[in-house]
Amino acid sequence: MEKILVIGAGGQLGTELTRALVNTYGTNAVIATDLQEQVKSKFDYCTFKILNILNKEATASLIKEEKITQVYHLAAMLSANGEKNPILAWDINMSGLLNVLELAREFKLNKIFWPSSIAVFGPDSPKKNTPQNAFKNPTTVYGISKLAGEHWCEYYFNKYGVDVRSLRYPGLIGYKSMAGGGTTDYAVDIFFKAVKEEKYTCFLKADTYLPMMFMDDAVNATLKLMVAPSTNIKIRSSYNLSGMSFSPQEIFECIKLHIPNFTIKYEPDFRQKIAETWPSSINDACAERDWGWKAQFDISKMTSEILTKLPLYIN
Ligand code: AKB
Repeated sequence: MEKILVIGAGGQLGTELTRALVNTYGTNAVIATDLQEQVKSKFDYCTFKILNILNKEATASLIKEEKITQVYHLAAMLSANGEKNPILAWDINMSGLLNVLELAREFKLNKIFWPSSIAVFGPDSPKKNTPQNAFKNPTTVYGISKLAGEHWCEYYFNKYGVDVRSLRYPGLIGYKSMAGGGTTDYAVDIFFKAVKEEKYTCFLKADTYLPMMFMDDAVNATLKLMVAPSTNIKIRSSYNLSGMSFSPQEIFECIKLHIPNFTIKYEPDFRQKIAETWPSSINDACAERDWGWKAQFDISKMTSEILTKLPLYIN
């Protein structure tokens, strides 16, 4: 039986991925962990423990005691927060991953999942339909750490046979948890504001196109990647993954179809510069070829889904 450790379970992706893992593998097969005690209430349906991934000994003990076979290592500092504290971001993102990879090797774990990001691309990468192997010159410490992390994953696979799998997520949009510290966060915040206040101040310019993905697609892609036969996983750095692309103005207009009084104004801040270095759309042909990936949600389907479910969720 697989026993799955989720590290950083209280974050935006972890909140929904942990639930999906429990639905797939059963309550007793999943241990949710996070640094923050306050997220504990999210996990009344499975075991929850406090874990700091920078504490390698504590992580090793947990893996041993709980007979862990798979790790989903989601804990990271995202792009915008990373620029405020680059050294800490590097430490969390890199030391955390290296601890997990070393423990995977030591304990011969079956599988590891680690998220990468579209932030691995940079100003000199092709903007549109960015290919898997495009030139990469990330300018944020987050992007640099993700690109280095991808190389480490590939290294541990080639050198030690660690079955580590990864996805380059676009901006993830869900309604069950707030995003935190990223550049694509506006696309989550805007829905919460639309439902509560009917006005939103956007920190990116109106016409900034970025790759985005609805959380259900992100969770499905992750589960699909992780159950694919090892021989199908031809890319051991990280797979490009695509859902949809839109600008703040486009998502605003889509929401306005449902909430006609909704208003927006634009006050771009330092995150605009980050966004301008990233692709506007992603080519994920390798994911489709190797493990049959296809996104289900476009901008209007996602908007209807969120605006139907979010009011019920926050009340
Ligand atoms: C961020 O904005 O930093 C993240 C990402 C694209 O990886 N959402």
